[in-house]
Amino acid sequence: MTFSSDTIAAVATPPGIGGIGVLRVSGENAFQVVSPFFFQKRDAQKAVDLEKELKARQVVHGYIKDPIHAKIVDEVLLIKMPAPNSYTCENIVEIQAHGSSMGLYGILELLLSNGCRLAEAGEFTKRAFLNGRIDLSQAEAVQELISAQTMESAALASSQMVGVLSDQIRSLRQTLLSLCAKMEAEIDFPEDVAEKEETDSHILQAVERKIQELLTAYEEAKSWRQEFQIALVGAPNVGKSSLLNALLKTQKAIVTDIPGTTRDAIEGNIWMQGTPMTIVDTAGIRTTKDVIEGLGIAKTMDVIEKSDLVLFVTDVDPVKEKTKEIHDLFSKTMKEKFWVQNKSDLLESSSIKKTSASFLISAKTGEGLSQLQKKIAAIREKRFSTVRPSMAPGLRHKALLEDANERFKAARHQLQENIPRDVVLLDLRLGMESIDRILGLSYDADLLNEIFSQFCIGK
Ligand SMILES: Nc1nc2c(ncn2[C@@H]2O[C@H](COP(=O)(O)OP(=O)(O)OP(=O)(O)O)[C@@H](O)[C@H]2O)c(=O)[nH]1
Ligand SMILES: [Mg+2]
Repeated sequence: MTFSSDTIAAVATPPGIGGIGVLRVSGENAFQVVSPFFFQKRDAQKAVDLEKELKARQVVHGYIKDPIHAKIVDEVLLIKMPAPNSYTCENIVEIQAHGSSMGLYGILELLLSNGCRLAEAGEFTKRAFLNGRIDLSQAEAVQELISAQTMESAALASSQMVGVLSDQIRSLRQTLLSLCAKMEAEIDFPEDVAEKEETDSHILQAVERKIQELLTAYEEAKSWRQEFQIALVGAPNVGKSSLLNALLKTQKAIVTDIPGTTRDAIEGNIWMQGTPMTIVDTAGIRTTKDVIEGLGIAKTMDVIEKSDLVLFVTDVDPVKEKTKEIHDLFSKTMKEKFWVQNKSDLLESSSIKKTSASFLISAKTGEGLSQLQKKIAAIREKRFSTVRPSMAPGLRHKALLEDANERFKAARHQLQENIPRDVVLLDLRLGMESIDRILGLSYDADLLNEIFSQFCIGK
């Protein structure tokens, strides 16, 4: 079964250098598109007819040759997957080549010259959806899995991808379909009705409870889906950029002894205790007439807003120690926060001693950095140590579930007030439509474009 008649091709692996790179061709003519270029022996004169000569789903070694120039483009492994047993439910050819962009795009060019077109973003997955292999929530999960920033969000995405969410939505849908059928029968044959609206209300109540459960799972999962962001904030010259560099183990930010060096937010990613996190170095806070520095300081406030944890960095030098501005900012920051006193290596010569509220480190010598990482990881763990849902709806599903729940609540109230069944059915059907949109049983082109345009080409 094929929905689209044209054949598409794309490089499925990200650009750049890699051990291998994969090309994917999908569509009715996938085998014919690739055939003229695939040779099983290096010096073979005749190309392989993929349709007739290759077995399905077997990995075959060979060469991609440019027949016009009689040149080998790459040595590859090729797999033929006939419809409907493939990712898209169409004929698919996957070519595993070497991971050089030049080589991969050389092969792609040959394919594009032979009756296929470049795939649009997400088009392979879109075809899998349109051909009925997966539903819309599963298709969305593919993208969520690819772009997952945390282990937990990857786990949520993969459970959604294999249909755990869909099963629950389908079971809700089944209950509602039966309820609608029963009510329709009651309208047509009122005298045959044995059970009264009380049962119908109970069914709706159970549906609402289930939807509420899903909405709660969405809220619980929200924090698991996001990467944990840490902001480094403080007065100029206390060593925020040095701390960023020390944590990232690279010279990402410029460090000088001139106050006001950093004028923009600088972001770096790091794994701490097995969790990916984002650290943002910010412009040092002080009163300044410099326009650019002022803009940087304004940006610092934005970064604080978007962060989960704020480290207020200070210096062991009494002059640079907590200024009033920093103190005020600390008090009014409603985020998880703590003081980090930097330059512990200067402590001996400094008149100030570590304050008990501060975490003492040295970005220069690395002292205290591993304890700091442990503390950060513990804060993240504590914050997210609520229920770790095994399945949760996404933002689009949440909005649809809320719509549906409103309709079902309205329907239940109408039942209790003995409003005619055909009016109740109207609300029930509208609610069902929202449920159907989660699975993509009902959709419009705009929705599909919105979802699949977020995908990468080749997926
Ligand atoms: N001795 C010592 N010096 C440090 C340490 N950390 C940073 N410094 C020095 O302090 C100065 C300022 O460091 P930066 O990292 O640029 O400070 P910053 O807080 O990013 O400053 P702004 O970007 O101006 O806000 C530089 O001369 C660093 O070498 C440390 O742990 N020990
Ligand atoms: Mg700096």
